[in-house]
Amino acid sequence: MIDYDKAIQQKRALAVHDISGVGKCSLTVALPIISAAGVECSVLPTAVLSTHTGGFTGYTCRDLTDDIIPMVRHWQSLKVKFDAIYTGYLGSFNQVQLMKKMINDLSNPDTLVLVDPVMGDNGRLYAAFNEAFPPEMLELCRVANIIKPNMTEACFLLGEKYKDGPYSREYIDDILTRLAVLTEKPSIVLTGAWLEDDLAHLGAATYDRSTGQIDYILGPTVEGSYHGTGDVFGSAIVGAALTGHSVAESVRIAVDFTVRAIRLTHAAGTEIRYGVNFEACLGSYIKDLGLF
Ligand code: PXL
Repeated sequence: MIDYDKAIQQKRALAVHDISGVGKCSLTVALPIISAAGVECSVLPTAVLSTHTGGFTGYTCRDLTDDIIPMVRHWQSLKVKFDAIYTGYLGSFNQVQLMKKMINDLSNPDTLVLVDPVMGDNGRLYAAFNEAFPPEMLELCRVANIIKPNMTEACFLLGEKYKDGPYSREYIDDILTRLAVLTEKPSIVLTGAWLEDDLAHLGAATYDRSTGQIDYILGPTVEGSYHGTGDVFGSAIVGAALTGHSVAESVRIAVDFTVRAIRLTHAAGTEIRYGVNFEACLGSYIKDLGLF
């Protein structure tokens, strides 16, 4: 039942990612998840691809860089500001640079800026990027409130060699501490935290900028590296943060949601490049947000 007396001004997020038509990730994931949290999800599409680039060949890609400035200008003319700006896959150097101005133009002092420095996985950069890309992405990370790298992206930001997990707690703490010094402003949610003394669990290690505290927020390990799970996780954080949850609570809710989706997809035997069945888990996500 809708309680009309409890109507509040709806929060509005801006999701800045590509649209990959097939292979669930980026905007096809951010839109439904952020909407499920009851938050308006506006979009700034960075490119349109037939599939993502992480497990397919022969994909099409139409770059939308030239549309970014006109779209932002139009929103400025409408005096539109966003409660959250969530950036993900950016197709070029130029787009990363445009993001810094866009964030400045479309945010207010309370805007949550979540930058996912999407660049690679399993120790390798995605097909569209070269070694010059990570230093540019680092500059974007410096204007965020929260960044959400995986272990590969953290190593590329730090300019060091990637190691496969599992990891010692000292190693992950050290990565987080050095990333915190390097990026200066944001809190950090590092995904792919898998500890050698607890192989049955995997999740995120977080660095809280206001306290300097490091926490591990883990769920059961499920075999298989499914595409788009970083975007499922990031979108769930944005939805939780805009419905009044702290960063730590948001990460807990997002870990649980992502793990459920991965378990379900693994149990169904779906090919990893087609992403996870997060849709079936939206009900429990909404419940965890405490919206009803
Ligand atoms: O979810 C990451 C992602 C988003 N968009 C595109 C990608 C990838 C990862 O491969 O290729 C186009």
